[in-house]
Amino acid sequence: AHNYMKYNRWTDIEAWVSSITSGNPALISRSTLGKTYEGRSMHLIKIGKNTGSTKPAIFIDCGIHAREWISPAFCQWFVQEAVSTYGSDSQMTSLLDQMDVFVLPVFNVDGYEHTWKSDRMWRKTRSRKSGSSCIGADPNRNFNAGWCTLGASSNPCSDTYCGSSMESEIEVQNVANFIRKNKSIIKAYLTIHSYSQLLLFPYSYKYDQAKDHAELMSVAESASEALRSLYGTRYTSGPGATTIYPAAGGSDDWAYDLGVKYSFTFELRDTGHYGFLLPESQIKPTCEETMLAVKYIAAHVQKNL
Ligand code: 0X9
Ligand code: ZN
Ligand code: ZN
Repeated sequence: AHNYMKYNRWTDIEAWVSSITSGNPALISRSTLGKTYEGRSMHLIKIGKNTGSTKPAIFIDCGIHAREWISPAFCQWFVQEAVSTYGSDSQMTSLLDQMDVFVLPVFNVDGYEHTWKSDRMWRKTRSRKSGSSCIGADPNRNFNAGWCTLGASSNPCSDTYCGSSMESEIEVQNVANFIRKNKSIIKAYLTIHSYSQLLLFPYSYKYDQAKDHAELMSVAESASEALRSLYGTRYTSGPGATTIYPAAGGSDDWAYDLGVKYSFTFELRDTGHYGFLLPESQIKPTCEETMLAVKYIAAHVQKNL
């Protein structure tokens, strides 16, 4: 059964998508971005008050990397927090009145299921091709942003394999197609990973400073400060290339170059003690503190619509 304080299996997440949607018809609607390589549906949740006209939107995805279990847990938490604080929390109310938030609870569903069934440390998709016996590509190396030039591998057996071509992974195509189609309304792109406690922004595929560097840095610093105010968790902010490592083909750089100015990658708890195996007891504090950073960014986006 689904539980916000536990890591949930895909079937429980799917059932949760149905129940939270049908339980909040005034605030939530759902769609499907397409199917994964293994044929699972990529459910997308839209949260926002229906105004009868098209609203500007924020896109959030979780679970690009299969083993980063705290990430899908955060997307589920975000949706629940949004519906349960709409009408009482003035910021959430104003956000959902003015904007829609698209939440993709699990991007790499096939990989996520694989981490439950066979290999807890699996990172990539589960696609097969190329005449190699190795499986999958790194979805965060598969976007069209300096594809496979830096910090990515062309070896299909590597954990950072960039894929046989850009957008070779169907999950990447599905997300990229949705964002391309909705680029006029998508004002922010947030992608949730773990771990390292970082708040990153473009670029990662090159060392050039993004044209919005100063604003993104200031938003990231303030969002990290908001996050830290709850339990003292320290985040480092900066451009990916110099803050974590140079790596091309990431979704954040791709969205930014498409024109989505507020493009951020979160690396949630911790700094390596548990790493990807973050205990379930940390789901609640991690999600609560991350909400503050996400809400800070959302407020900044709203202010600059
Ligand atoms: O390497 C990644 O894809 C991310 N780190 S993780 O440990 N979760 O794998 C960082 C992504 C930063 N952004 C880009 N490289 N574009
Ligand atoms: Zn990741
Ligand atoms: Zn809460």
